[in-house]
Amino acid sequence: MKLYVASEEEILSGKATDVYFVRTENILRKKGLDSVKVRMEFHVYSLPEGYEWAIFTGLEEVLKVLEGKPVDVWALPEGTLFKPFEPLMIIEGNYADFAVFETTILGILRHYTSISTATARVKRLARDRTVLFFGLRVLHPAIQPMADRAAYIGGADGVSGVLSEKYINVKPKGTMPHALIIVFGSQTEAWKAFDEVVEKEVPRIALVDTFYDEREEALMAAKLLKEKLYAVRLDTPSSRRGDMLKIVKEVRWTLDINGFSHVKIFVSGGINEKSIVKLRDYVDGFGVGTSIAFPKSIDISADIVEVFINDKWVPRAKRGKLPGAKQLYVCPNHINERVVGLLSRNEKHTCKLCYSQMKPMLVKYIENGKILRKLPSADEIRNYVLNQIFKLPEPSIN
Ligand code: PCP
Repeated sequence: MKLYVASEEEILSGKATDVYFVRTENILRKKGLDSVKVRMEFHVYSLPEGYEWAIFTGLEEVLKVLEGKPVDVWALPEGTLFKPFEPLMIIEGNYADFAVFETTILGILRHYTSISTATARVKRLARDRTVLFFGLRVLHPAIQPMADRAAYIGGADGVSGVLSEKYINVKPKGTMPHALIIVFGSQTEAWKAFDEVVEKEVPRIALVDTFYDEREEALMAAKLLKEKLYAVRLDTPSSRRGDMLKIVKEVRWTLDINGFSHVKIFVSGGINEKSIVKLRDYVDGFGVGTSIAFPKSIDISADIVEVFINDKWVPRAKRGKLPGAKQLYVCPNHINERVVGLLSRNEKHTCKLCYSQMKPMLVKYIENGKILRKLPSADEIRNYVLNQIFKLPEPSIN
């Protein structure tokens, strides 16, 4: 028996790969093509239906993989919003030296970017309501820190994983499981015990759907904990969800007329973009699991787009892909004013709305294996993401 998890050593040494890359490296070395220098570009040519943008994340882990390898790397800073056909990252080096890492790098970028993008959309739709990521239970535990980090930097206000404190310096947030109430056999005893035992700085959020109607249990919790009760959480089972909005409104009304307007309402269980839009004006926060943990896939792909021949870079790519390693220019004042040019041309572009100089977004992170920049914290990346997504209209939902 064992845990079926690739070790850090296996990942960093290129063993977590598809066999055809191992064979490719072998062939190139045997045939003397191991010093053919290329530029490989990472990009997305189409997004899921209804998506106009995505959030590029996973860079820190990719840099960890490529550190010390004989390559140069340019990339968008982690957390940058991007659109189809824009370059996300470029690796320059002898293809034989980094071919085996393609699977790992794509896996990191696609998984991260998909989770962060789903979170960013959810957060944008939730507006100023709290979004907590409760999705660890649907994932393999080996990637808990990664999933919490991807959701947090994607804009979640909190994550539930205990390991998040160690890995991303973010204190985990959570309420209480139904199991606690079942074991006590009484909601009030369980809420009381929670209040007695749990550290004072943890907000008292009572789960109010276990035995009775949410309206009744919410009132019971408020009467019991009074001003100490921060919020109630409704995780109403699907068999009882006639109309969640009506249930929420009834709970709000009942708390208010009984003098408990300070008690907030959180909802969880099956929350997705649609339910957020429906409930956001009546609740204070959402606990979101599956719809973030199993997001729509952001299909990042990697293609060789330039080859170094006779001392110069020559655009060369498979059909269907635009040859040439690219740079993305974005206006600092208008996030939708964007131009793609060739990386090696070092172009200058002016915003047609405000005439500002547009900013080249890909920056060099690695030179011959050496990391060139200090990387931002999870909080810095999260703020960067929120700053961008709230400049844009709400995403349309299907
Ligand atoms: C879970 C927990 C989270 C929910 C599911 C995430 O509820 O309360 O808030 O849900 P999602 O994946 O559907 O978005 P339960 O499974 O009822 O767990 P517990 O009884 O432990 O609270």
